[in-house]
Amino acid sequence: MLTIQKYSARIIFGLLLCFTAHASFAQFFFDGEDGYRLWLRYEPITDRKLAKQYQQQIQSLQIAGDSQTNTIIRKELHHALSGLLGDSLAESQQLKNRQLIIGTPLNSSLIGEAGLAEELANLGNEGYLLRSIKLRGKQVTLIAGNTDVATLYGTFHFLRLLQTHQPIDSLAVKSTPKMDLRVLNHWDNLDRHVERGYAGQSIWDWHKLPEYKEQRYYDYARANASIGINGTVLNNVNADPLILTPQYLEKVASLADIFRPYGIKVYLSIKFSSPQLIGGMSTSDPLNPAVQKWWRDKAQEIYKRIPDFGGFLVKANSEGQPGPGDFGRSHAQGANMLAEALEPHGGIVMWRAFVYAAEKNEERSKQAYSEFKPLDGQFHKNVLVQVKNGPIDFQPREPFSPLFGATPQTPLMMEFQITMEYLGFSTHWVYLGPMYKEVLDADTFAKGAGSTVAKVVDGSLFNNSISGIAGVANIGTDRNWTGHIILQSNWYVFGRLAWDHQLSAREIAEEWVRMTLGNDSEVVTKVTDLMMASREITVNYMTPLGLHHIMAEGHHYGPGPWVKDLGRDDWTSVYYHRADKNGIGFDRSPNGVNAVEQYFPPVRDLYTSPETVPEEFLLWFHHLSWDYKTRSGRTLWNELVHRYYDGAAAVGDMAQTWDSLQEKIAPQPFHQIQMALDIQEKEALWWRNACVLYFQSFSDRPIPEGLEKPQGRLQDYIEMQFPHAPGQGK
Ligand code: BDP
Repeated sequence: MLTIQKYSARIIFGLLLCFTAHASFAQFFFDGEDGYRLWLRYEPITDRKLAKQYQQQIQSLQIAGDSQTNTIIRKELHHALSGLLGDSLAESQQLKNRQLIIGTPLNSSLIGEAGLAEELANLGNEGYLLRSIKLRGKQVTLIAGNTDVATLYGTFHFLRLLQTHQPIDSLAVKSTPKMDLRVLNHWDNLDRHVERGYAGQSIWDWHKLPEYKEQRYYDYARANASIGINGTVLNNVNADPLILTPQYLEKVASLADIFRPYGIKVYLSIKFSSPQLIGGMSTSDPLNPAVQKWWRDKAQEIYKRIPDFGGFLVKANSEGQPGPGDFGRSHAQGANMLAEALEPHGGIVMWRAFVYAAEKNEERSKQAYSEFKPLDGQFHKNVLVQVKNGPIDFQPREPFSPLFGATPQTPLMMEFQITMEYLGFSTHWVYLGPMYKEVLDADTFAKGAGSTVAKVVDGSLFNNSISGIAGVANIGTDRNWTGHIILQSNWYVFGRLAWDHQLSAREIAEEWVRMTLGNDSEVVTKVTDLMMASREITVNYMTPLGLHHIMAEGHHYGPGPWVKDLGRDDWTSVYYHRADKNGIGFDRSPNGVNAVEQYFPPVRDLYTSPETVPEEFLLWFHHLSWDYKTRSGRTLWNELVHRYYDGAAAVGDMAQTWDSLQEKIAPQPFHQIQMALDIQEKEALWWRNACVLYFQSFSDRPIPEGLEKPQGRLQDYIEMQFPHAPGQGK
């Protein structure tokens, strides 16, 4: 226990620190706002006029049904409305004027009477309607769907309107998800280490499960349901076979029970060699009948415990993981074996296309396409192939993977990374909405103009019967879930775009700011602007003009353009930037490795020439001389240096803008973000200095006029070590 003296000594020490650092008084008087509540804060609406309007418009509640989901809806509404309006509303089963009525045609006769049958018929199991209508002479608001979960989604939509101060008096909303599977991928190990996780440990406390059910599991489910996420893969793609043992399946089942009423299905990453590793078999060959039976039995065992189990995610023959290739079988043969085992129970297989192998003797960016395109048409109908957004690996910027559009008969699931392995971990402020949109909106031209990646993924381009999108989660045990409050917005935007990829990154950012940081107009405008600019700024100080894969080795923390001589060339940086005294960049044009051939014309033609390729991909596709004239009129060298400098300087501007909001943001989030910006500013300069000094050792050209010299010595940057950087694979 702290004695009073010790306590006051701490305060005095704290005060001294305050005056020496950025921090201020506020840091020592915690007001409870620590980011745990995410975007579901339901703070009182201080605009009294608006609060009054809402109170007049909604005067009582009628929530049909008593399923677990109905209870969740009821609790959420009471909690939210008493927070937002300071009033908890009475429920009444009688129809009243100004009532909010929530139900399905099955559990509410009023919904049946509302004349919505035709619209409901087109809503599927997850879509919902929000309607302001007259019913038996009374003015009411309806939230209707065909299932309880659909009405839960509708409820969160309704609450979002209140949280963001939107009108609710003449609602005519119809919303259905564009993708069927909207799934988080947790790269969580069973020992709670999160691969590429920067927000603490895994939130799954396997040791205490199945009995001990953390409050966090419920709040996780609420948060996901509020943005329409309907699936979670609990464990790392580099899977531990133990997850399929009875001991762990019991734990998995208890999580599935928690998530079910929120509309969330549980999936597992599996190790392809499980029959050998935990089944005592001598092979895992997918064509071996005993192996097939092992998987069928395993599926049966799982479904006995978890009747709505979602299915398997598989990383096979990739980065050392076992797979069908070990037995001379194709990815399709491997996937189909699992698909057949799951099919009788309604499960699916998400088979990853993230494969590359040194023996292939083909440039890495081309390998996934070469491997999977020929398999189009061979996959079982409950298989989706999960493709990373770009052809290499979650870099700050990549062109879209050429697989999108190339496999009309195979549903492709998008895989985005929400955790920021290559974008500054959980310290840098990078809102990923613009990146997700850039990829989703990219036109593949697979069936002529307008064949966007989004249409491939949502299944509409090729009329696929199933569609999906996955995001590698950035969630951990940190109080604020994501290590940096702003990065909650990446979880948020992933879910919102998974539901509706036509929303803009900006409107989602604004929504998130209003709900998470407040509705003050200065906060909303400034923070939304910062968010929208943040990704491009980061690309500039890390990998401008199409550079990629120049991060430090192993932990991927910080710059490492000098990385070479690893086990494989395509794990090094020098393989990707190819800087020499003549120039820089990777020639993927027909004169080089011809990766452009994997794209449909006219994308292929655009990328083929340095004159027409979008400048952000210049060095992705072309090796150019240091004196090549870029579109600004500057030489390539000067342009590159300018971008590094602009990026780093912009972080300083971000920090200043943030400082100007001190009075308007709760103290703890304010200071945490301020401290993170301090680190980001330092690290942006680190990236800038290290990369510019390194590339200058090839270009042998001066720093352009007007720019200060990079600080430090290249050798010192090269020698920096970070032995305990978080999130490494093990
Ligand atoms: C890479 C990560 C590695 C993952 C791999 C994957 O560094 O930890 O296992 O992706 O997606 O980017 O399988």
